[in-house]
Amino acid sequence: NIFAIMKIGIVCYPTFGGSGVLATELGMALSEKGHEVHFITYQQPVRLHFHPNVYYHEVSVPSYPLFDFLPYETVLTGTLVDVISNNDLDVLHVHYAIPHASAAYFAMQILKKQGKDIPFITTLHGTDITLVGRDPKYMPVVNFSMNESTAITAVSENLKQETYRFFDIQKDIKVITNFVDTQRFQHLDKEHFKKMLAPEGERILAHVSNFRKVKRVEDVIRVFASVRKQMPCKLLMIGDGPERPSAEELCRHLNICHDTRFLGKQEQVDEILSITDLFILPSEYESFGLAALEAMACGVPVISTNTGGLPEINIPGKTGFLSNVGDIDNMAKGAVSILKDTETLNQFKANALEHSANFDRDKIVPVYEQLYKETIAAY
Ligand code: GMT
Repeated sequence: NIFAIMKIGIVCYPTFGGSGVLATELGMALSEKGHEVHFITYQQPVRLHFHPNVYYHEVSVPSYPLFDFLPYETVLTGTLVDVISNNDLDVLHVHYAIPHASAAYFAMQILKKQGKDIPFITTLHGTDITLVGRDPKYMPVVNFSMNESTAITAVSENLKQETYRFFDIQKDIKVITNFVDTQRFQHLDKEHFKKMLAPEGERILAHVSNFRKVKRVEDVIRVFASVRKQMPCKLLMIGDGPERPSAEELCRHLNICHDTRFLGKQEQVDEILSITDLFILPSEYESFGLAALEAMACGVPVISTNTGGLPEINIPGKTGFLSNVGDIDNMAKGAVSILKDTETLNQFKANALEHSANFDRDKIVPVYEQLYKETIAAY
């Protein structure tokens, strides 16, 4: 019976990054279905809410004057051994290979000696494969621990292919796409906010990311500047990271600061997306683009690049448009064609909302449940 109650451990980055968000949403959905879920992370995940079936175990690394670098992976391994054996977990699910998969492998070696090891599943999210994991300093450990995982999943078909292309993987990688909680991410009536930000009915464009190089945030600004020459509009920049200062500087340079707001890290992204007309995601690479899916669930069309898994979620001419990386003119052209008249915009909005239903949490979470069940049964 797939609906039998399981005790599931989840390891993830607890921050605003997509892998941590997805892992937290998954854990919460599983807990609501009656499973007992144990999060093992260095900080309470930002999207985690209280639920009686959810437990949080902090990985707290004791300092010592000798340590220039804190041995996080060692303490994570020790915490995994403790949590798995003392809570009698059935399966461990690690999100993002580095260093979670190797810590899981090591923990299982220790638990094996005690006759208590369990299967562990590694979900690949993107940069663990496409950027960081490919570095020769990480590659051998990532490759080994992926092959030692009881099962491997990837969040898009593209990420699966990239993994096979760059690593020597001897097992099947199952694609389980990311999902969105459409109960939470839906269009909310926030017209009063819209009026405050765009009093003349200007179109509102938005971008959400961790402002890392791979996100190409300067392209967002340049696309906006080009659209702004053709129609009145405002830009909301949500998130924070290393590229924020240069993006703000570019706004000053282009003299568009009064139409642009840098809001920083935000928890109620659904409210901001509810007043957004168009989402811009010009990334160099996205294994999936969870932020774009969350926008679509709030009825927001997407202008994105055509890299990685983005073509798997953004359907050109329907939910938005795809452009080559760095092709500002084409992105601006697509944006204007969506925003130019309300009828067209409303059609794209309706399409985006409709398409997001294919990635509804209620469709995808049972796929993970089934995988856990099969993996436990075969172990
Ligand atoms: O995009 C980031 O820098 C964060 C990163 C993460 O690991 O949190 O996001 C990756 O995982 C997300 C959830 O699966 C995907 O939606 C993002 O596309 C992916 N980022 C990249 O591939 C650059």
